[in-house]
Amino acid sequence: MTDEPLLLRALRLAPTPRPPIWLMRQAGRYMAEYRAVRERVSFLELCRRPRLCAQVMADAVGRLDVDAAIIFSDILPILIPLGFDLDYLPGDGPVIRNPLRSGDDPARIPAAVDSDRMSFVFETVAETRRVIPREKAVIGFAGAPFTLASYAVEGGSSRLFTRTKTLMRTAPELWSLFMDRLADAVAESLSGQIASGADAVQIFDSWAGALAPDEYRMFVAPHTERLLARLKGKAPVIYFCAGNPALLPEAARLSADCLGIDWRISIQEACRVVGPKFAVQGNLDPTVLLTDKKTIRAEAARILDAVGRRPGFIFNLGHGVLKETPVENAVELVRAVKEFAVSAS
Ligand code: 1CP
Repeated sequence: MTDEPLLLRALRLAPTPRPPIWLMRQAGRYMAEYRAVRERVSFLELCRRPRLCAQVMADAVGRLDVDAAIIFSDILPILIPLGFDLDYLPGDGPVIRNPLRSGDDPARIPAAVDSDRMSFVFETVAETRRVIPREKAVIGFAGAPFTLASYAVEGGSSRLFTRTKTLMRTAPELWSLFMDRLADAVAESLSGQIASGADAVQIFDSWAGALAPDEYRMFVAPHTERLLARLKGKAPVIYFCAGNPALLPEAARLSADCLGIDWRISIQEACRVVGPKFAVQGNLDPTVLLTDKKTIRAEAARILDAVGRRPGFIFNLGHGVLKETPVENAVELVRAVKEFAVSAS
């Protein structure tokens, strides 16, 4: 199939004429078009308007000419049908007004979420697929159980994850139940996104790096695997476990198809640790996009050189685009990756 999107070929470790590229958080506040939309609608309202979400992502994909469109949505709204009172405050980011506490009755966590309450996400996938050219992949996404649990327990963003780690260690039964319920809710969401047209899905474990490998193995890996097992055979899965390269050997025991790599480890070393069974995605430090065209080109070339012809490499940043990023620098990166790969072949 020659019209198969490059990203999908890379995800099944097939040869590609050049590595596909897309950027985590490629739509958002660094783009004037997005800021204009946000002057008119609140963030949560935007997430609930599939046509507007599709347009925001189509604008970003058009501007950058990347090979994939991740849907415009967020990891946190799934907490609403699980009984959490979520809001986004200007400047402060997400807040959860009724966080989970160690003494809480486990009965407060619903046994299953009604997938009707996630239908806006499914519609966003379908709309995005409709407006994005066929040769580009559409990626659905969700938060990983640990990262979602961290928001639900801390009540918002956190730096040290003190309450999360305390609950995990002092109320392990409540923790395990909650992590399973999160895994099931996320499986439901991602399965619905795949059924609505997502070609692949990414699971963001943005804050797992707060854990040591033993803790990850004990308190997190079984629940991540429960989620991955439920997605097996439905569509390729990218697992992005950020923040601590010492967790990569743990991630490489799970049944994802591709592992996301942050910038804290060299791409050669990451490829060595994860072995040949996984596609790999990453790993340019997002702050490189705050420099100049020459530096951006040199850093992109360095990563491409280091990866060589390994099958299943997807160029991306090591984490999301920073809001200070000049859009033309992101455009330059995409151009450089495409040119460099062509001139190298
Ligand atoms: O306009 C605004 O002020 C809202 C800012 C914003 C945006 C643009 C939020 C709130 N979410 C999003 C969109 C979003 N979030 C996308 C869509 C696609 C895109 O931007 O290209 C995606 C993939 C996410 C995923 C997400 N949300 C993650 C995982 C990725 C990562 O960066 O690690 C996380 C941790 C969130 C939580 C979240 N939502 C919003 C903010 C500001 C945050 C982070 C807060 C924190 O630092 O804890």
